[in-house]
Amino acid sequence: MAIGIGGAGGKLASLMSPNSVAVNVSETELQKTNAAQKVLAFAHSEKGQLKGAKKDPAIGRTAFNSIRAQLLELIQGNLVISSSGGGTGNGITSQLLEILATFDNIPDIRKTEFAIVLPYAPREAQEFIVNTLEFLRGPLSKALDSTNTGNLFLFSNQLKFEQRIAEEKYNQMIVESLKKFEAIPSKGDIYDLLEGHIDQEDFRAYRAKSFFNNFCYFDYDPERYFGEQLEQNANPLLLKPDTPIEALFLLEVPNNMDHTIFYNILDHFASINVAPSYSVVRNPNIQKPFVTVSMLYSRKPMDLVNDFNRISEQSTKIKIEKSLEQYVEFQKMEVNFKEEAKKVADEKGQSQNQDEILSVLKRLGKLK
Ligand SMILES: Nc1nc2c(ncn2[C@@H]2O[C@H](COP(=O)(O)OP(=O)(O)OP(=O)(O)O)[C@@H](O)[C@H]2O)c(=O)[nH]1
Ligand SMILES: [Mg+2]
Repeated sequence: MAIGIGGAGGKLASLMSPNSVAVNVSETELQKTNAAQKVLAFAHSEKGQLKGAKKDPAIGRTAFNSIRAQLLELIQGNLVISSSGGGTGNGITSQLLEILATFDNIPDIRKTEFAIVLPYAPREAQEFIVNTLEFLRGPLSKALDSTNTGNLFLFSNQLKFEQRIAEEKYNQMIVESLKKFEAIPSKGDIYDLLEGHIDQEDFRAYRAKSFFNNFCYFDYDPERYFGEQLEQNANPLLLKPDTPIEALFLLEVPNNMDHTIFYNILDHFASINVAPSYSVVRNPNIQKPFVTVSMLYSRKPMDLVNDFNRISEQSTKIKIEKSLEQYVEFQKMEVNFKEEAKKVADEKGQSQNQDEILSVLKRLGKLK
């Protein structure tokens, strides 16, 4: 189920699933969504009840208190969609992320995934950009650090503005894209399974990991190097990924084609020290092999802000200001990453290999 918060979130969530929930401070915006359930949050000012958050996340944060218990219950095991630019989506989602970060241990089945739509700075209001920078370096990084969220999808409005795509159409593109990723395990059930197997449980465990998820899909030419095709077919709706920590893919092979081409894909990932989960299926309805790939990666808050700044071409002032503030958190994340690596080594009964695991992470640029 999808829970959409704020204007963008509400519209996207109702396209995503028929039993979606839309949350908003604005009654008018709620009316505009086709969500099955609508939750009105309240925010007051000296002038009385507010009709929206007017791009001010502080108002979204206050409004969150009026729906706190209900929302914390609703998001469990579900997908939250919001934009980081405005006041409602940003403020309410920030509160959710900060609360999740304080929890002890959330079981996989109750982890919440987040799909965030980032603004495209050269065309959007300055408030949207400032709000986004705050969101990325604060609540989002905190929640990731706690490992209490599921996957995070960072969508960008860059393509929408650059290619002048109508909002409704762009929303459909985002939703169709997410649905392609979500279809991975069910395609393994529908079609003849030839190799590997990503079942619903494996898929859920993958989605319960607190990392950024970048996914894409394309007609795969087995005669050409996979890594190059992966780069060329990067999902234009998502922020660019870093080196993956984990990966997963579904390869659909047409009739009369040798399916062992999937070893090429494994070779590519092996070259970057990743051993992906995969399913290889026979799909009689296609003419060319088709692959859906997802990669999980980590990003330090400072790098995340810089990624956003790079495409946003924002003023040097914001860049420098934020980067300096980031430096402190940057150090903290490194330490945590080390702890995480040790924890994983212990869990896998490989405590004696801790040093080796840490050195792999170093080579991947995850540790200094
Ligand atoms: N892709 C997409 N982006 C949207 C849509 N609506 C708004 N946005 C973007 O989302 C940001 C603004 O956030 P909204 O979701 O409208 O704001 P809100 O969360 O409702 O907050 P307030 O209206 O300020 O209370 C900007 O970057 C907009 O470009 C939409 O339908 N699709
Ligand atoms: Mg709004």
